[in-house]
Amino acid sequence: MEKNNALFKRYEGNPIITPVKWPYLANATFNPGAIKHDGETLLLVRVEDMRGFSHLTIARSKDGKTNWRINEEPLLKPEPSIEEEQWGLEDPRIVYLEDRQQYAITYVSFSKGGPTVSLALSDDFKTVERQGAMLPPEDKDASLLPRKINGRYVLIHRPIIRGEAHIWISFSPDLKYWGDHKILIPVRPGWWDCSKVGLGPPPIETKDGWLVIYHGIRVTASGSLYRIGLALLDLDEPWRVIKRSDCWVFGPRERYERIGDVPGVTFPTGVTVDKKSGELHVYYGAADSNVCLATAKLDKLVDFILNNKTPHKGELC
Ligand code: M1P
Repeated sequence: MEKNNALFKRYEGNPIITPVKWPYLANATFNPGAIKHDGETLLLVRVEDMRGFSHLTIARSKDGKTNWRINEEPLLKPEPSIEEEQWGLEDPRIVYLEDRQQYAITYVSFSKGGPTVSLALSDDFKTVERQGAMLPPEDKDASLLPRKINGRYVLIHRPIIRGEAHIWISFSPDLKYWGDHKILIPVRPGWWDCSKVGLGPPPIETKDGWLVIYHGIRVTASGSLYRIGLALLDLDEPWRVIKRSDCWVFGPRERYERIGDVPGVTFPTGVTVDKKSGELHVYYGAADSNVCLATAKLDKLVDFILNNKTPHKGELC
């Protein structure tokens, strides 16, 4: 049971999507992109097949919790003619690009060359136009901001450079050529997020800044622990971090987060925001096996991080 004052509350019906109920044979269904579309919640779910390769398939629900209707065919699957995606497509993030009035899907395309971030654009989630790899490998955990800043698109992503896995920010005039790369959220030696960090869902615009939900990893004697932290970026200068939480705010605890293909993983990749109530639905992969849901209040998260709060007993899950 979650405490009433928990920042994130796990949905009692977790896991909400599993390979057992998937319409075709799948090993795992996890790490989905999420967006509101046609008045429903649309998840673009990473589906791992029995070869170990992933593709991306749409699931829809009216309340974002139950009665998921799953497409029979993937929206995006590895294309034999595209070199960088021979080993599959993983971990999508979705934003609606205001200036182009199109959905932008950033995902990891994986091949012998290493994982890298690719972009696809869609008007309707029926067809997609692939735009190709955005940056060279190794890169993952990427999302665009939904609007341009000072006339440029903004990409937050996680390259690995000299073995270091920090979150970076990059800029482009046209979604094709990227530059002005800067480290945004570095790993913190010794801390819970010392080994690697990576962006979670697309950042959420609030009046106080862009709220970033990120995963931080500590490698332990029995494997890696994937927990969740928060940061707030300046609205107009998103390369400036206003605040970063000291503590993790969510992490593996339930059986479905502790048992699976990769135990000890909570990996959020999608979020929807109810503008009226300020409630977030955060969709996360649990143990690289299933899709789960946690809810949170946007104002509570911003207050927590702005006031650099130390959590009290019961506040964290
Ligand atoms: O197995 C846990 C996660 O590992 C990778 O994340 P990262 O590169 O940040 O360690 C990803 O491949 C992700 O898909 C997976 O859930």
